[in-house]
Amino acid sequence: MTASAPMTPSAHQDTFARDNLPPRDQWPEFVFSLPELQYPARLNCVTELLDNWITTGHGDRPCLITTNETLSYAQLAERVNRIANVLTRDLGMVPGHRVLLRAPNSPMMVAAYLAVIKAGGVVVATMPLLRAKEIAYPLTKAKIYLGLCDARLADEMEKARPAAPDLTKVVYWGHGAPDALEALMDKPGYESFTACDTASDDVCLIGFTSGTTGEPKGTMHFHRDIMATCDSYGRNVLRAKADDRFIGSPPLAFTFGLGGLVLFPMRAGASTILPDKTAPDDLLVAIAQHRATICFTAPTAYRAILGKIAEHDISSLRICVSAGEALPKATFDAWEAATGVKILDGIGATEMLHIFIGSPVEDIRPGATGKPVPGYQAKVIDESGHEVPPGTIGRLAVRGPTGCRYLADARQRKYVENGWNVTGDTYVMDADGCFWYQARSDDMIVSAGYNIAGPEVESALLAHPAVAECGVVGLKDEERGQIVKAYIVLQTGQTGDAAMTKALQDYVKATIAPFKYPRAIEYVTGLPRTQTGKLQRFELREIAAKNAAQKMAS
Ligand code: 3UK
Repeated sequence: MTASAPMTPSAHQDTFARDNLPPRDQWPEFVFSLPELQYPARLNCVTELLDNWITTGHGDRPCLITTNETLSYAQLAERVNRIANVLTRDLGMVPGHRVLLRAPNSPMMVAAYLAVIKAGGVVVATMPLLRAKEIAYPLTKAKIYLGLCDARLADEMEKARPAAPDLTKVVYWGHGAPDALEALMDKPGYESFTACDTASDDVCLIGFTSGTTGEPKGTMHFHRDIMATCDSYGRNVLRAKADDRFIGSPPLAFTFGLGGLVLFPMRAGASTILPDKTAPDDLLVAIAQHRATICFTAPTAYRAILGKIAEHDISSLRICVSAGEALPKATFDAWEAATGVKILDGIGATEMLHIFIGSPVEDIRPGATGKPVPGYQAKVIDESGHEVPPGTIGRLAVRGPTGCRYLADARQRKYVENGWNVTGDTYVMDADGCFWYQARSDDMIVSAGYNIAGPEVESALLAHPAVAECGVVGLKDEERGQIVKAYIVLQTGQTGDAAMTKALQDYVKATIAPFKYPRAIEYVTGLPRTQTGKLQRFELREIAAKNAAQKMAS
């Protein structure tokens, strides 16, 4: 299909989503190169992911597992139907309406997610920790019609409401009130619901980027995009089986979590463990208790788990996926040594829905992100958009069955160049076609004329046994333009004194090109991270700049 192909008739009565897609000439080129990526013109992804299991006689399979309940595919399907009936019969939702979802990962959150999509609506999920101001942005930007929210998160939700003129109602669950969602669901005749006959290119999800700088961007995804991520990454790299039990920490509002904890397991007919809490400690306990086989989390969580691994039996794990930021070789090696499992690194983006570069286990090169996921193409380009030869550093460009479509946003022109998605990451491709992450393009440190990638210095430091976590940024310097500064969290029992600093500096000089060593090291007790597990480099840069200014003044 090319960017000029006509769209099939939409099922949306409220046409906001389609009306606010970027103009066709600003779309990336979509490629559907594999037989498994050919989708019919009419497609509701919930029929494929959920209802088909029941139609084919597999409704009794376990789907969602929590500490107190296990829902089979059939039980989840009934819950989805009940919510879809509430949405359309009681709350006035019509196909195309945007519905805000707000909850920690839980069966009700999954059911609500699938119900909105089954009824032809458009899901906008928000991270549980967001404050009123941050919730208000998607509410107004996506003109959200309705909210479904876990009662535990009611405070900030209610504070955000006055700022959202299009929001007609918010229904809560989990607090036992007479008007709670559960009460509305409990009506005769609500147990079945016919899926809305959506077009495969009807929008079903608007995922907002975390927006570390500037306003968040709403990325719009179609029903077929949901299937495409399952049938590219899920099918060809992850290769889960029906008896797999998935677990992980990313919230469903982050598409990494949506894919890893809902889409991929359901496409395989597998089950997902949803523990109440997902901090590394809780994850460890739940993996051991429920014998999880596939884990999705961020590099920092794998490191945190490593410290406590001896106390738990996690031998059930057979596949571990890491994304959100680069997986340092040191973390890969330590995890393999401790568990025998090779972590699958993969780069994904909210714009692309999920992972587009990442190798299956037999192709792993420790320290590299990997090869393009089957169905995707990737290349490294220079400033003017020309492809550079292997071994040359440049900007990553990708295309495939999914791609960037921002909701009414001028930044579309920045992300898409000549039909390719340009993610803002600096990469090198080697002669084998394997992609090696360098840094976010705006995170490169330039010191005395050398280009230094902070993550490379971090990887070197993380290989030292005294280092638990670290973040490396450029600090302004009169003489060199910038110097490399490392913020380091030491392992318990280690002391951040001058001898340690010297030892770490020497260690880096012996591991990578000596000019990359951190001239400044500061010991800290923690590092600023986003809710998606990413190091907040701009925050570190600000701290570094502030401290430097204070030193000048004193
Ligand atoms: C960075 C990585 C190096 C990279 C995401 C998997 O992270 C996800 O989406 P976001 O929109 O951020 C995208 C940006 O994050 N990144 C992600 N993974 C890696 N850098 N190595 C990696 N393995 O800068 C990218 O442009 O928050 C990840 C699946 C779905 C996602 N949304």
